[in-house]
Amino acid sequence: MSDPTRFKRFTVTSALPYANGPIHIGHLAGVYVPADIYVRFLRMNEADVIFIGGSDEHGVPITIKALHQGVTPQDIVDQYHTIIKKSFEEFGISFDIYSRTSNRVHHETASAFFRKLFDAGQFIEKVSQQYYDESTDHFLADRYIMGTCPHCGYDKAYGDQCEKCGTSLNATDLIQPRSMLSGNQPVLRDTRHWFLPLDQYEPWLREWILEGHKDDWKSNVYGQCKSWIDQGLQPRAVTRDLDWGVKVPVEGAEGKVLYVWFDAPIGYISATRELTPDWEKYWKDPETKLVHFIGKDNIVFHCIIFPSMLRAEGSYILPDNVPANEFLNLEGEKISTSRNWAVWLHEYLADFPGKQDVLRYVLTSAAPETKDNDFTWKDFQARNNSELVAILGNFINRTVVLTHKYFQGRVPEAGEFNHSDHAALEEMGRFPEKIANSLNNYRFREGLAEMMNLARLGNKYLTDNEPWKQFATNPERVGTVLNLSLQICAQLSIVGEPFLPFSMDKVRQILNFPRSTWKDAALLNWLQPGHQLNPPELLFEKIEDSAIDYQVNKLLATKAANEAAQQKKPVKPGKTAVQYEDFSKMDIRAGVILEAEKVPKTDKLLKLKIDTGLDQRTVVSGIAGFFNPAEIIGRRVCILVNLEPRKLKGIESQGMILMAENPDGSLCFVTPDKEAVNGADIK
Ligand code: B3M
Ligand code: ZN
Repeated sequence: MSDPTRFKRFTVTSALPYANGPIHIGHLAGVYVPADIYVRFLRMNEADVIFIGGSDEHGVPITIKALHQGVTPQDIVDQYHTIIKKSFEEFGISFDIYSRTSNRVHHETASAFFRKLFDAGQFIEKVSQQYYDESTDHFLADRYIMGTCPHCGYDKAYGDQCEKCGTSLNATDLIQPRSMLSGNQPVLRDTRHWFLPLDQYEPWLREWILEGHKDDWKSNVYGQCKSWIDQGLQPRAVTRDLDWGVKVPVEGAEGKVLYVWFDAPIGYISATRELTPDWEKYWKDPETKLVHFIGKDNIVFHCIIFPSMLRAEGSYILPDNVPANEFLNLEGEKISTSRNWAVWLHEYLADFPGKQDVLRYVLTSAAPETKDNDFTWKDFQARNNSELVAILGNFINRTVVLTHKYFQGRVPEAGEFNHSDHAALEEMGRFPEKIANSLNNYRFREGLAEMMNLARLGNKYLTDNEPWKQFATNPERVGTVLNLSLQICAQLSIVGEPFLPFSMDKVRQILNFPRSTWKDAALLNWLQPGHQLNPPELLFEKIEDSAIDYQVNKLLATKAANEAAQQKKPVKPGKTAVQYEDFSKMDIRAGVILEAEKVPKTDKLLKLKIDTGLDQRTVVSGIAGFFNPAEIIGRRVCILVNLEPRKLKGIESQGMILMAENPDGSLCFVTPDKEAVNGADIK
């Protein structure tokens, strides 16, 4: 176990989200909320800490999105970087800097990092065969290629990963590969790339992680690392044939950029350089503790590849811990950006203004710390109404209201303590350390649960002592009970701060109490007799069913739209061109159906009598599967009148009505506008 007192300062990073979509609750629960709690806690301990965030603006998903929208990759990242940065700010994620990897400092930093490894001979240069789209003249890196997954048969697997079964792939593993640019089948072509020889780092990784961090890394993180290392590490390409990214700073590498997973983690370093000229101590001093907050899909990059890069470079420290979380599901299903199955942060902030802490609370209580977990709107409502409102809010509110009622809002003198007071004080005294211990060990759920236990203790103390029943007979006792309850409120405002910063600001404001350090939480007499409180203010309010129904319905609508999109069949391909003369030979008229009846012994045919404006004639039409005869009498139609008559089931059909056929085979009428009289010539 690493000893926290060994460190002089802290560099805390949180995964850089791809700037190709907004932030959702999965990102928040997995990475940003725990990282923010940790950093706020460290700051309260007066630690020298920097909290680094930023947008990951390279990578193929961004260029593909740009291609689909007909804009540049820079347009895409500008758009999402702005949305993401703003929503993090509003949500209270307290980055010291939120940077981006498309900026100059980053390009320079990443480029110099690569060059240093290159000059030191740390890469293997290799020519290998990669898929190439001859019709567009492009190598097809990563997600520019799709095909069938060799493991699970999913036919939309990408060149780097199958999203169905999660296996990471090489493009050459795909069955029936096709280019995302043209849909064509690609060919293999030679191309030169640089590889980080991870196999050479294997003995060191074994020692550093498997032996050195057996006890202090989370078991999900340790387990993944062990399985990667045990499977045997391969050299990994760190360059790509693409034009969006950090250019490979080597002669003869035109048209090549650094692999996004090579440049993105260097983004943490670039952001630190941007933050302070004194950046080196945060990355190079062994007395700095480096902690990466990430989701589980990023473990290999942060525990194996990036540390190997840092070691190859030689002057950097390594992460002390990588407290990766598992995934958060939404209403029982995997969160998915492409299926819009998510609660988006910017939408939450708009739908629940001022309720940042409610989401922070729910996401921390349901954090997927050791296994995948589920977010449901019902649970969100229940945790707000029966925990935040009924326990925490209720305790603080009751205490402050009673103090105003009996003592004009001044902290009363405490008399002699009885047995229950001593018991409460003793219990209170244990919370700061318990919570600190949870937070130091990245157990944020546990820390939050303890904080709520302190509020429960307060509620129970108040209820057991019933000050509202005793004021007439024993005002001194009431003073003691309220004095002690107010001390609990003050303690809550300190230990609750990392979890619920907005609400604890309010509590301090109500208590008229300054911001404190964590050390102060161990004191038990923050509020002196006679200290004037401010009027009470509601901390949390009940969330009504209607607000929850609205969110659930929004998700149901998404589900319906996804199902409809899945069932949608493609429209038929176009036909070859015809001459106008051919078309003009058709005599099509506006008409109306006068009579309709089923043709006996058939399922499909209806016998129709149609007024064509020229005459009234009989048409046999294959629409019985879709229309009842009675329903279509009086319908206006377009009819081809000069079609050679032919006999169907013994009836002569003298023309054909025009129908639109949907991709699913269903038929609809093509109806002339109401101004078109019978016999109007359609051309
Ligand atoms: N952008 C992947 C992700 O958002 C990636 C993280 C980079 S951290 C250096 O899951
Ligand atoms: Zn698969």
